[in-house]
Amino acid sequence: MLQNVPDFRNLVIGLENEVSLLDGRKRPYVNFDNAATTPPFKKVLNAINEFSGWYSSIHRGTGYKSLLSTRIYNQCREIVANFIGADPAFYIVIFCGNATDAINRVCRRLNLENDQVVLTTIMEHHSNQLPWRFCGNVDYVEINARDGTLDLDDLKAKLEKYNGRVRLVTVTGTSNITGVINPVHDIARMVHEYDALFLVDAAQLIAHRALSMGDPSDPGHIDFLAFSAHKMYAPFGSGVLAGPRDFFRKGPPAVVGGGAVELVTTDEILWSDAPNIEEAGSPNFFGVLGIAKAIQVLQEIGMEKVAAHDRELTRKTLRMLVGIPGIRIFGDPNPDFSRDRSGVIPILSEKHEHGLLASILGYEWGIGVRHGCFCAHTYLTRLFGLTREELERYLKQVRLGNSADLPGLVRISFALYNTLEEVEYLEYALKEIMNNNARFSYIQNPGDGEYYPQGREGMIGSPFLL
Ligand code: ALA
Repeated sequence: MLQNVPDFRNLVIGLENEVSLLDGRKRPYVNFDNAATTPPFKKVLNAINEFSGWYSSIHRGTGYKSLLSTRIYNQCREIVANFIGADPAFYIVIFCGNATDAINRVCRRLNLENDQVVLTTIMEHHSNQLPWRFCGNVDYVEINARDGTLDLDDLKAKLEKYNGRVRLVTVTGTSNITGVINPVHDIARMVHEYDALFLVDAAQLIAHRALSMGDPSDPGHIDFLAFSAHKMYAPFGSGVLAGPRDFFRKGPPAVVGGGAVELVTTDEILWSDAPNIEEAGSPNFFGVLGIAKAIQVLQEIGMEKVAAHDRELTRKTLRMLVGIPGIRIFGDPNPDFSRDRSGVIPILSEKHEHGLLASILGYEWGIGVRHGCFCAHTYLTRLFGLTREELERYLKQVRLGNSADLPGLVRISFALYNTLEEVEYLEYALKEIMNNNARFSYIQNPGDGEYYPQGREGMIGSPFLL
């Protein structure tokens, strides 16, 4: 049984909005691109709206509105800490821009010594790979190409290989391409055996499964957690970095400015303790309020219920996709998955290039998906088994300004408001596309690799004008 979906749908803004199709019809938009970003909860918007009349300076004023704003801002921190099981005696919650910003902050503070190493993985999206490349030595834990899971034997081998030199290991909570969920607490135990720190990029996981940082005295605890609000129904430019208070005590932060200091002379800076040292400048109050309110909504529903809905929709979609000739599922196609996975399903059509299928779904059916490599190029490369020669060829092609026909997948990704009826509509659309092809002609633009309807480039009408 699917969970109480009508109630979930009432929580989110804009689900009844109709979009224009190429044939002139309009229909309610089906958003299966939630791994990229999610629409806001109505309660998040209401809280932002209601508090706007009370908003004033945080930390700096003694007037009523300043005191109230500061109190609410600090309460938001407590709500986040409670949601992620971060014991305030050990951990501090820092508000920042998004998961990317959070990871960059840890990276900048690590101050790796010459022989120290960071282990990230092949399955990460770029935000949890690229920052480490600019931080010092980095190596990549491999995946099992068969099902896209992380190769824990390779992690163990690399911890052994760099024994005593691994400063930090980082993994994603769940893959943004295959929905593989990593056993983060088991990984933490392995990592802590080697005295390394452990960071979980929870950008894709936080809105779909309960997650706790754990007891800091237990080897299964997480040292750092990073996530973005825009993937959890509060897209207002904020994110969270949680980590040990002590880690932020030494040295200057990545972003330097007012609010991060106690006293400044021309010769000296006395830094504040965390969180202030990491929150220079006026905080993004409404972004932070959005995260806290979104968390309250998720807690009201209960993360178990959120997860059950996600699993059930994923099972039913896999069952549906397996029955469509010409559609191939990447990663684990088994609808009765025994190992938990999140609601992210990558597919390919035997008849259509990934960008073409995504455009047909969007322009002709009003179904939003993402296609391509999903900012996780190394993972996709392994899943496709691309050779070095093939990669060199693609690099050369892109350097010449041609992004046409690059490898990629079409991704279906769920949020809690998606329904079985929407999945059935996708099934109908995919069957029509596989049997009768597109109803319109499309041309690929080599500049961005996207397919546009011939003679109808750009938006079909706009319901919103600036
Ligand atoms: N936010 C990126 C995605 O869509 C990484 O998965």
